[in-house]
Amino acid sequence: MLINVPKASAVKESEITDEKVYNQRRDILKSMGFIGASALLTSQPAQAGFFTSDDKKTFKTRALEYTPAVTSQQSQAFTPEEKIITHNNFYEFGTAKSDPVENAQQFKVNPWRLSVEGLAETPFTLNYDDLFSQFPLEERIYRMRCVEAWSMVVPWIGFSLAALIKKAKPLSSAKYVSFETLYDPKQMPGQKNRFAGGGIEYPYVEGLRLDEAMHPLTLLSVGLYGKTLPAQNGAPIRLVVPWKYGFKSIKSITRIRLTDKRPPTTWNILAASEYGFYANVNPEVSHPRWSQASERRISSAGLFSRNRIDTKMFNGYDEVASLYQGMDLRKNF
Ligand SMILES: Nc1nc2c(c(=O)[nH]1)N[C@H]1C(S)=C(S)[C@@H](COP(=O)(O)O)O[C@H]1N2
Ligand SMILES: [Mo]
Repeated sequence: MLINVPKASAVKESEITDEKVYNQRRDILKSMGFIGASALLTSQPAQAGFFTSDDKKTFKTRALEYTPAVTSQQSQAFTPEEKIITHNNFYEFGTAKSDPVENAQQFKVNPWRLSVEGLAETPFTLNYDDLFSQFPLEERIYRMRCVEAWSMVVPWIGFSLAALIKKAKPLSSAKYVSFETLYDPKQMPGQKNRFAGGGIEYPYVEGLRLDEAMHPLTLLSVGLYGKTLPAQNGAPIRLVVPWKYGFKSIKSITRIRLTDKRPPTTWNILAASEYGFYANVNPEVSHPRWSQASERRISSAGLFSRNRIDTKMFNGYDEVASLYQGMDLRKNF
C-alpha cells in the first residue's frame, strides 16, 4: 500500500492563504492533465500586472518552463504575489521595505555574468541565458523567515546550488562557499550613498559551509510565481536557504567562490553580536533586541489580521538538523 506521508517540513494546510489567480490557473492546468510529476508548465497568461501604468518604466519578467512542485490543491499556501514583490529587503535599492520595488524597476540584468571560481577543478562562468538553460528548473515552495520576524510562503523556481557546485568539481581543500552581489553604484543608489544603503560596505557578501551549500534544500532561484524574478527579489539569480534567516539569501549574485576559510558575511560585519554566520532560524535564541519565538505570516489576510504563528527550529526544516550535530547553536547563532 502506498501512503503519502507528508514530510514534517512540507508546507502545512494550516498555512493556507489563498492566491486565487495562481491556484485557479494550476487547477485548470491540472484538470487538463498538464500538471504531473514531470509536466512542464509553459507560457502563462499574462496576469493583471502590478505595474501597468504607462508612465512608469517597469522591469520586465517573462514566463519560465519548469517542473511544478507536486502539490494537492488544498495542501499548499502561498503568500500573494503582490506582497512578495512589494515588501522587500534589498538595501542596494534603499532600506525601507517599499524602496526596492520603487527603485529597482530600471535594473539591467541582461547581459549578466555569474562566475563560479576558487578551489575548483573546472571553474566556469554563466551568462544570462545560461542561468535558465544550464540546469533543469523546478518549483520549490518554501517558507521564508526574515530575522525581523515576518515570514512568507513563496513558490520559487530554480535549481539546487549543489548541481552548480558539482559542475565546478570542488577540490578537497574547499570547505566553504562565498557569494557576492553585483557591485554597480550607478544602478544601485544604496551603493552610491552610504546612508541610503544602510551603512553596509558593498558589495553585499554571504557564505555557507560547503555541506550547507550542498544540501538539497539549498536553491539558486531564477524565478517566482511562474516567471523570472522581479528586480526587487534579486533578479536574475539569488540564493534561497529556507532554514536560515532571510539575510543569508543573497540577491543578484555575480560571483560564487569555493574557499578554505569561512567567508565574511555582510550583516555579521555590520553587527557581529546581532547576526551570526550560521543564522539558522531558532525560536530559542533571541536577537539581542527582540524575540525570535514567533513571526508574522504575511498572507492574503488584511494588514491588521492576527496572523502571528510560532517560529519553528530550522524554520520547520528538520532534515537539516544533522548538519549541526554536536554544535552549540547558542554560540553558533
Ligand atoms: N544583495 C542583497 N541581498 C539580500 C538583501 C540585501 O539587502 N541585499 N536582503 C536580505 C534580507 S534581510 C532578506 S529578508 C531577503 C528578502 O528577500 P525578498 O525581498 O525576496 O523577500 O533578501 C536578503 N538578500
Ligand atoms: Mo531579512
